[in-house]
Amino acid sequence: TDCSSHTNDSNNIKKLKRGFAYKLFYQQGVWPQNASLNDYYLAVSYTVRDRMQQMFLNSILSLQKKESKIVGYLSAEFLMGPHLHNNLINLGLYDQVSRAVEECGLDIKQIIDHEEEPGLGNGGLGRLAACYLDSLASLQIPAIGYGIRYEFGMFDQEIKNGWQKELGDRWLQPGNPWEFKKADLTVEVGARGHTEQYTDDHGNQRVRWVPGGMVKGIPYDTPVLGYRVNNVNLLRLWSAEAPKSFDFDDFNVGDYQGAVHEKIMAETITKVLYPNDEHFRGKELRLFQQYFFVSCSMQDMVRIHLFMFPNLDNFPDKFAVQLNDTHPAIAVPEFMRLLIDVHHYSWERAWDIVTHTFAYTNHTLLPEALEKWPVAMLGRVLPRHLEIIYEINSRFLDLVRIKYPGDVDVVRRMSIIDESGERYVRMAHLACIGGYAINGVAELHTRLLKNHTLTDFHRLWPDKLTNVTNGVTPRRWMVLSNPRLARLISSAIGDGWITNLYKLRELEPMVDDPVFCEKWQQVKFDNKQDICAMFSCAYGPMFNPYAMFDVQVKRIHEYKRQHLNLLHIVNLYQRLKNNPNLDVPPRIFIFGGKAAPGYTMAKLIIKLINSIAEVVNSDPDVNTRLQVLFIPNFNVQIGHMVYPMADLSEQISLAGKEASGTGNMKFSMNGALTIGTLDGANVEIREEVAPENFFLFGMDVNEVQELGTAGYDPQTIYNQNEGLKAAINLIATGHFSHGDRELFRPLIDSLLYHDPYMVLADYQSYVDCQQKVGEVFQDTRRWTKMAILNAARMGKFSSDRSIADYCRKIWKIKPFPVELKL
Ligand code: 26R
Repeated sequence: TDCSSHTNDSNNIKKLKRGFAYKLFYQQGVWPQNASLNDYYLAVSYTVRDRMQQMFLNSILSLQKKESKIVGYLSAEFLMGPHLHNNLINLGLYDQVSRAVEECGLDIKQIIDHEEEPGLGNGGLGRLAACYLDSLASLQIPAIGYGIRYEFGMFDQEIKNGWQKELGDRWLQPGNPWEFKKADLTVEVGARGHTEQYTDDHGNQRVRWVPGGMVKGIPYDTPVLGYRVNNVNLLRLWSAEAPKSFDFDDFNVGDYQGAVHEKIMAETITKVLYPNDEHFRGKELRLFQQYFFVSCSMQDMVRIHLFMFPNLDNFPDKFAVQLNDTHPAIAVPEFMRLLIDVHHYSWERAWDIVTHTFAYTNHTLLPEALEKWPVAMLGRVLPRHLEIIYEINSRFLDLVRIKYPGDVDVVRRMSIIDESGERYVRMAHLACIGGYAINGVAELHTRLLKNHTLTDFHRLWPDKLTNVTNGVTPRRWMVLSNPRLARLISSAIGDGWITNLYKLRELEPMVDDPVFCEKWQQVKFDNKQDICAMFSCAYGPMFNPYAMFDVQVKRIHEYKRQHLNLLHIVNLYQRLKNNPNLDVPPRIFIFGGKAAPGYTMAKLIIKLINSIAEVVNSDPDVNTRLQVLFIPNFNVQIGHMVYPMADLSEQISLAGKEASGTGNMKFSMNGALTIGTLDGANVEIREEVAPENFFLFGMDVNEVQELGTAGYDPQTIYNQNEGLKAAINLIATGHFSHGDRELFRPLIDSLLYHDPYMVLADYQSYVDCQQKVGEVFQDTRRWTKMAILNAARMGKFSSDRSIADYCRKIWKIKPFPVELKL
C-alpha cells in the first residue's frame, strides 16, 4: 500500500503541474518561461480552487435542504488573512502542491507570500469573524458569512521618520482568484426618499417607502473550507454598483455629468473600510454601508428561504442570524420592513419572526465605541426604518412601564432614543430588544454587561444575556503559522489536537522529559531566528535570538496601554545605564499595530516607540541587552511570524476595558508566557494555565472602580515614585526627541493630569512583575515547563469550543455533514 500511495502521490503531482501549465496558458495568457510570480500565484491558486469546487457545489446544495439550519453571520468586517496557505492545509494538499511547485523550479513559500491578504477588518472583531468561519465549516455547521467587499481594506502602514503613514490597500489589484461574482443574485437597495400610505388591491391600508435613489448589491462568493471535511461554507460579500451603467435619460437631456456622478456615488458605498477602532463617528456614508450590506443579506436569506418554503412563517427555524456587534443592527427594522411592507405580515406576526431570528454579540464596553446615530440623519437616509424604530420603541416602552409602574427614569434609560441632548438612536438597545439572545465575549466582560452597560435589559430579561468566551482557530494560528511546533506536538501526541484542542493536555507529562523540553526550546529558537533573519535586511544583524522576545502586537490605543510598556522600557534603560552589571536577561521589546488615522495620541505613541528604539538601539552601553523594534504594518500575515517567536505576551490593558482579547490566546498556544492584568479573557487564561504559570499584575476591576470613585490623582503617584518620575522626565526633557521638549508633551500631560487608563497607578506593580519575569526567564528549564503547560492548557480557547457554545446556547443548531457525491 505504501508503494501505491506513492504512485498516487506522483500522479497527483503530475496532474497539479499540468493544472498550473493549463492555468498559465489559458487563464493568465503566458508561457511558463515568461510567467511572473503573480502569474504563478494565480495559476497555483486557480488549480487549488478547482480542487475545492466539487465540495463547494455539494455544500451549496445542502444549504438548500429543508432539514438543515443555517447560521447567517452578519459582520461589517472579515479579516480573513491569506487564503492559499490555509486552503492547502485544510485540503491536505500542502505537501503535494509544494512538491509540484518545486518541480516547476519555484518555492511554495514565495508563492504563498505573494498573496495580498484581504484585510477587510480593523482588528479583534474582524479576525474573530474569520476564525469563526473556519470553525463553523470544520464543525460542519452550515453557515454564510455576510459582509462588505471593500475595495480598499485596512490601510497599509508605513513608518516614515518614526511616524505612521497610511497607504491605500489595493488588495484587488493583482486579481482575486478566490471569489466568484454572482451577477444573477444581484439585489436592489433603496436610500432616502419618503414614506407614504396607500390602499392595496384588497382595500388594506399599507405603508410604503418611496426611496429617492437605488443601488445594486452584487454578491461575491468566497468558499470557506473546513479542516479535512467535505463541508464548505460561504463568505458572501456585497459590492455596490449603480443600477444602470449609463443613464440614457440624463444623457439625452444633456446631464452627462449628473449620470456619471450618480454612478460614482453608488460605487463609493463599498469603496473603503472605516479604520476607526473603538471610536464611533456618526458618518452618513458609514450608516449607509451598514444598511446596504444588511439589506442585501436579509433579502438574500429571504430568497433562499422562499426557494424552499411557501412563506416566511418558519424563517427562524431555517436561519439563525448573528449580529457581530451593532454594526448590522439595522437588520432588525429592515427585516420588519421586508415582512410588513413587502410580504404583508401584520406587525405582531412580523415581530414574532424577527425576535426569534436575531442574536447580538457585544464586543466593547468603551462608551465612545457604542454606536448612536443622530435621529435626523437616520431619518434622512432611512425614513421608513426610523418610523419602524419609533414603533418598536413605543411598544417596548409600554412593556417597560407595565413592568416598572411609575419609574420614569428606567424608561429614559432603556429607550432606543437617547433624548439627553441631540436625539440619537442607540443601536445596542435596538439589538437587545430585537433579538432573542445577547452575549458578551469573555466571562468578565459578560459580567460587566450584566451589572453595568446592559443592566436594565438584564433585569427585564434575566435569561437573555449569556457568555460565549472568544476563541481562535488552531488551524491558522498553530498548524499554518507554526509548522515546527505543530510537528513536534504531533510527533508526541498524534494530530488529534488539531480538531480537538483539549487533547493538548496530553503534553503535560512531557514537561518532565528533558529531550522533549529541549526540542521545544529549539522550535522557539528557530522561530526567533527566522524573524531575526527577516529584519537583518532592514537593521543589520543586530537581533540576538538568545534574548527574550517581549511582544505587544495589537491596535494602538490608550486603553491597551502601550505606553505602560514604554515606561518600563525607559526605566530599564536608565537602570542599565546606571549599573552595567545589572542582572537582567537581554530583551528585545517588539511592538506592532496600527493607529486610527485620526487618533492623534495613538500616533504619538507610535512615534515614541520609534524614538525610544532609535536611542536605545544605537547606544552601545545597553544595546546588547536591550533593544526595541516596531514592526510596521502588523496584519494577519505578519501575525503568522510574530506569535510563534514570542517568549512573553503583553496583555496589559486597564482591567475592565478589553472585552476579551484574542491575541492573548494566539500567544499562549504558541508557547509564550503572559504578563497581564485581570482583564477580558486573561482572567480565564490564567484560570486554565494555573496562577503560577501566569505573570499577573495591576488592579482588578473592583480596585479600578474604587480608585475612580475615591478620586484618582496621577500626580501624587508621580511625585512619590522615583523610578517613574525619572522615566517620565527623561521623555519630557527630550532625551528621545533630540532635545525637543514639546514633541511628547501631549502624552506626558495626559499621563500627569488625566491618565484616563490609570497607567501610573499600575506602573510599580508592572515593573515589579517584569522583574520576576526576567528572573524566571534566566531559569530556562523552569520557563520551558511553564511555556509547555501554557500551550497544553489552551483547549478552551479554540474557536471550535466557542462555536460549539454558540450552537448549543444560542443557535440551537447541530452539525450537518455533507456527503461527497462524485
Ligand atoms: C467605529 C466604531 C463603531 C467601532 C467600534 C468598535 C468600530 C470597530 C470596533 C471594534 C470593536 C467592536 C472590536 O474589535 N472589539 C474587540 O472585539 C474582539 C473580539 O470580540 C475582542 O477580543 C476585543 O477585546 C475587542 O476590543
